[in-house]
Amino acid sequence: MNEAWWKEATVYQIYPRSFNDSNEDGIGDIPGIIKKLDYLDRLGVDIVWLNPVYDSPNVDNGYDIRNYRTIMDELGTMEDWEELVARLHERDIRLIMDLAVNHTSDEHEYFCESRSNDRHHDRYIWRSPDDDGPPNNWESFFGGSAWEYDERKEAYYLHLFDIKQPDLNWQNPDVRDDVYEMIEWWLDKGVDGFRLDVINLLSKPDDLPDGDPDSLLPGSEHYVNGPRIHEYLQEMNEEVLEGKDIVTVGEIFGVNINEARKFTSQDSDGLDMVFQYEHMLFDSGYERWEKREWELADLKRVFSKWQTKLRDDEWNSLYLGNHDQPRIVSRFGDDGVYRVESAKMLATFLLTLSGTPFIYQGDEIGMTNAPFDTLADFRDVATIKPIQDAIRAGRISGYEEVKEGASFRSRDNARTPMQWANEEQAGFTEGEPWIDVNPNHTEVNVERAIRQRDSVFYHYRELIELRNDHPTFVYGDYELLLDDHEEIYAFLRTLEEERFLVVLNFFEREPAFDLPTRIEYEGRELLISNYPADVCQSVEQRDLHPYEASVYRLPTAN
Ligand code: ISL
Ligand code: CA
Repeated sequence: MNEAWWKEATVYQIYPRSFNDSNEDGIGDIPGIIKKLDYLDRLGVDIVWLNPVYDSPNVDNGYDIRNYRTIMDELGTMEDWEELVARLHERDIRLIMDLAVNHTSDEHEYFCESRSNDRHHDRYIWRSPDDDGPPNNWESFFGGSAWEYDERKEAYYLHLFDIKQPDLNWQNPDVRDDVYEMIEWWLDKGVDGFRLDVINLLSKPDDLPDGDPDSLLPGSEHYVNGPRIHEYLQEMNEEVLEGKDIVTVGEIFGVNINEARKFTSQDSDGLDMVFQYEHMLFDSGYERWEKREWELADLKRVFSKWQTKLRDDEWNSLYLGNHDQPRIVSRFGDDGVYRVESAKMLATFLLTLSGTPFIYQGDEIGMTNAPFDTLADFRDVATIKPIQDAIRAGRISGYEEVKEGASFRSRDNARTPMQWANEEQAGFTEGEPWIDVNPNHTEVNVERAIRQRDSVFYHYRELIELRNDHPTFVYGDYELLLDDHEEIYAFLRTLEEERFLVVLNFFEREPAFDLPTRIEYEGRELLISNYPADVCQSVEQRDLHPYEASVYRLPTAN
């Protein structure tokens, strides 16, 4: 058992634009975060992951970086950032920053030069037109060709994301050296680690071959874990990460577990952990607005695999949502009648598994998806552009046609302002928010959650405490029970003499819970539940309550 502080930690993800506004301009900012540190302390988290706060023209809310060493004006100053780190550290909370180095903004100094005077040409991926068309058929994550033609330069540049996010050419050692230097610079300023944005997309093959036109994302087969990816990450590790007391988590898109192990294994790339993506895909379809039904069997299959197949020197992250995904109660729970119960059930799931749990802001009070009645309600380029393109191409008649799926899947669901109170604009801002607050803030808000002893908030807090008190939840073995049950997800966590049973009902129905007889339950103790203790005492032969989540300590491990 290789112990580490970041394995035992609970992470809280802050999307700064939507967290708390301190100066009435409607945009969350760093001073706004500083004002809420008591709140984070109260929740009991150990690490904050901050989405990008660097200078940016904001086509992709900060994932289009213009200058890696300054803070975006709207979010505050470098002094504010320094104060944030100092205040967090005073409370023993560490800070990890977002490292987005697959691409920069097209307003980055080097891209401007590569465009206008050829200096730094090789830092980006420029190609001459091929028979008057783009160099290949690769498509952007945000829809349309991944190539943009520059009239003046008479060449195309590659952008896997927005037109204003040109991809860096990682083949160029100068690009890599700059990134390593920038990492050092932030480490010297006191950051405790990084979340590495789309880190497995860095390496593109030399000849840029066409992708399979029928695939979900033509071209991705060539740059997802491209030819030199592990070489680059090993180099980054050796140059700047290795041996430092920091934590790194790589976002790896479209990677199976065997491949993923190379990223986290200490004798390979040496990242501390990865965000695997499999459980984010099984309810999505070909189009951005497609919503498919998911089955508990899928969730069990994916999670059980990641719980059991990593080696001793490999580690997993745990997340159910983030700034790119629908709200977790709306997706995996119930955002109507059983909002509170299901939010607590999902919290129990997240915080009793092996791996480092990441809580996305607002999930700790059970925030839900938002309405988005018209296309104008959205802010996210990845929602708006594909719909506009489809309307323009006549593939759909208008927003109404895709509203149900689009409003469900949109990344903006996670980006509506944090709901602090039953006040104008949910107490997020005294001005006009950059994106509408969810109308249910009258009911779902922090103030109320803090007041009510049985709120989702306190459930998260208790689960975090439970995890801190029992290393079994962090390091213990995982064993799935009732493999084929369609509604109940139950598992054991065992470490030496300690054993816990976690029972989760993922639906509203009240299934009978029959435990396998081979396990000893006599003398069990209920540790936490989302229903009153007296109705959850018995585990054998009873019906579970809607969205029930109960955790028991079992007498001995045998
Ligand atoms: O958002 C997605 C699905 O809704 C993904 O396709 C997402 O674009 C992908 O996971 C990469 O995400 C990361 O890089 C993007 C940025 O827009 C996301 O916010 C970020 O998390 C480009 O930097
Ligand atoms: Ca502000």
